[in-house]
Amino acid sequence: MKKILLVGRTSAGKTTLTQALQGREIKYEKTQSVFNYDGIIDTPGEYAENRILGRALALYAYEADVVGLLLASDDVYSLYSPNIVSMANREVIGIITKTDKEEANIPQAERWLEIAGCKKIFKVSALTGEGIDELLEFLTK
Ligand SMILES: Nc1nc2c(ncn2[C@@H]2O[C@H](COP(=O)(O)OP(=O)(O)O)[C@@H](O)[C@H]2O)c(=O)[nH]1
Ligand SMILES: [Mg+2]
Repeated sequence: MKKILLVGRTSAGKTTLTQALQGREIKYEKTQSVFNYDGIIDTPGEYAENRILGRALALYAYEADVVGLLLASDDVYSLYSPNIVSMANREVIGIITKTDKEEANIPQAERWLEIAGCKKIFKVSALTGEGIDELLEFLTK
């Protein structure tokens, strides 16, 4: 299985997605540090929100085979600057989370991730399980 580094702002759904990918019980856990769960590297949102911590992500990318940029389907802004994927020398995929949300605006999230430079974009809900198998298939290929 490819090792994936999950990046995204606080509440993007990184920890819940980690639990869903591993078939673990879904429960809220505040992420205090970078944590490697058997090849899924979960990070605190502060790493994406803070410029100085952000540099650490470029370094953690070396430990991964692929970087996943998460954006919640109901987010009203994106933290990712145009072509930010060039910061990592790994393949960067986009992951739209919480696709089950009523307020979801998936086309908007998709545009933001395209602007960031993601070529492949997955749409997932950790709550309903939608899209989890497709993401797992990509990671196991
Ligand atoms: N509706 C819905 N809520 C989700 C989903 N994934 C995460 N959440 C909720 O969003 C909040 C933040 O999730 P969390 O995984 O802790 O985000 P993180 O800060 O990126 O690790 C929690 O209250 C989760 O229950 C999802 O797929 N659907
Ligand atoms: Mg977390």
